Amino acid sequence: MIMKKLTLIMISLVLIVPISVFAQGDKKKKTETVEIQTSAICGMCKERLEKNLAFEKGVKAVELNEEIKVISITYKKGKNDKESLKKAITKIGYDADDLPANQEAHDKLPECCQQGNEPH
Ligand SMILES: [Cu+2]
Repeated sequence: MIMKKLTLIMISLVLIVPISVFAQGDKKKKTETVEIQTSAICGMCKERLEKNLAFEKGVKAVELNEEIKVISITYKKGKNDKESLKKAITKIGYDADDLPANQEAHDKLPECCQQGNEPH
């Protein structure tokens, strides 16, 4: 009788444990999305930022909201982080939150995309 009970417990453990592990793994988000304030001015800036950032490690999706100049970047969890993405943006020539644009990269941008210009 006891053996039978033990066997039953063993069997249910073997069945339940993998299921709960699987369910947990499924619930965990595999991607992360961050929003970063940039100094983009126009559609060209948007295209430039989106194209370049798409090549950063683990990046799945990039979308710049031109109106508020906020870029949202979705990347594979653990493959990238906000600080690295901010640095990548500054290397393209734009401000990223508190980080100022890389001056050299900024000066290479088409004149219409440089800071101080009106959004157009
Ligand atoms: Cu521009």
